Amino acid sequence: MFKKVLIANRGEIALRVMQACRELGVRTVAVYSTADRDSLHALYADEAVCIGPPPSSESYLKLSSLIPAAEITGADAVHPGYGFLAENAHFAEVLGECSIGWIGPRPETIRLMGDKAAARRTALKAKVPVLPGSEDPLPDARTAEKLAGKVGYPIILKAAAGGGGRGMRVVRRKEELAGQLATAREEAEKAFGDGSIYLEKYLTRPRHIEFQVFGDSHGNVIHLGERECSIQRRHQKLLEESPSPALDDELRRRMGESAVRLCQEVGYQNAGTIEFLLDEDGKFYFMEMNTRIQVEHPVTEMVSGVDLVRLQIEVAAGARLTIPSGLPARGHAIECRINAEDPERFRPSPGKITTFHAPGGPGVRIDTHAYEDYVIPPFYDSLVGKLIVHDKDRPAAIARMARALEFFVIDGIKTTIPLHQEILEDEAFRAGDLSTHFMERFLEERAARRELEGGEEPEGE
Ligand code: MV4
Repeated sequence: MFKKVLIANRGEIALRVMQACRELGVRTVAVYSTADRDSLHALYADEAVCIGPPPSSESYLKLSSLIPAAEITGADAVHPGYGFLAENAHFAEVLGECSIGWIGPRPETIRLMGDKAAARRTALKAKVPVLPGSEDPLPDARTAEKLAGKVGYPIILKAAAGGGGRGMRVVRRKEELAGQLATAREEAEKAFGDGSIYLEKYLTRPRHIEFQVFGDSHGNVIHLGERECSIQRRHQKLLEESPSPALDDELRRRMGESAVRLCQEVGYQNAGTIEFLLDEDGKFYFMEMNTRIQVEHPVTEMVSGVDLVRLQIEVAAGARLTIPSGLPARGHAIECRINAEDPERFRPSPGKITTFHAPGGPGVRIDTHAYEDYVIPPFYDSLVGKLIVHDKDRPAAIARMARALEFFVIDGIKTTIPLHQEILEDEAFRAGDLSTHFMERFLEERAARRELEGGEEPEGE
């Protein structure tokens, strides 16, 4: 086992990783920017190193500060958390050259899956279903038009270097394709320094269902069931649950086997997520692979009973997986992301938390770095914490979440707690009738209802 792990992250995930290290008897090194001096992750770690000023580019993303921090403190491994450098193959590679362990997949796997067109080709090779589309990046508009004609409109253009919804364009008619391709290329070139674009048949109302996978360094690969992540806005997930109300045992088995097959194809090691789109008639398609621990990992932990972060550290240190693949979920778990945001306008609401009372009781978990008098800095993402509940089935978990949200008091800043309370009351949500367009419909209906009730529609800009 590692003796000392440097956690290259901040906020709730830094604390989450630190707690797993403690249970394993591993010492911890925190890194922090000057904006995070009073953060719990810096205070709770055995050692803490200041790595620079507030902007991420000068602190949490800065290899030339992080690597010396690991060297000087004698850390023998780095856990990257999620975001920041978690999917940076170069960082993993440089650490390897310095003989510092990496708690994540091999750099070549990170690089392969980071190229979304290459990931698609790998899925094809592993006989994992993908949507009809291009095997290679599109060389020109004529090729794109020919291919789009074959797969049928609507189609979607995606940046090979993108992912998570960045640099995507839906095209509904042939006449729009050349123009959209040019714009997509320009945007991708600007955002990622790589203008490679591929295309796929576009599904109009899919669900986003992702499988938690794990591989060890001995060739074993397992899956730990799925998460339903359809409730999102502008590619930011709001609420996740496991299991998905859309899967039966048979579909779960087939999707799980596909996820495992793809991992075996690349000799996957450590924690990962295979994202699928599921269409209305129960057909599923590989979308992307994320080569990191995800924000929403706790819902899987609750229904599987597995500490995924501990398992990441153990597997990185050479342990063998002993958990069987595809065990049935125990009960139902839901996570609500509590963001420091105005729930009406979705704008960040940083500042000082003046009151903080967290709910408790059986089946209630909170992963947070927040506390009373904590000041949320404006420099990073707005996640203040995650409220996770577990109960015997979906209706019971919904009731438990509604209660927990009611007893969660955060004053001084605006949070998404009221938004979650409204989602939990929504009929389609309660029926498990979800798609990636759920929030669009929900927000439209909310606005219409308010207009009818004659209440003041909150003013926009
Ligand atoms: C799609 C799609 C429909 N058809 N691809 C969005 C995030 C990125 N990972 C890919 N995304 C999508 N790809 C095809 N062929 C719809 C989406 C999509 C979406 C996916 C998951 C969750 C929310 C979404 C919201 C809008 C679009």
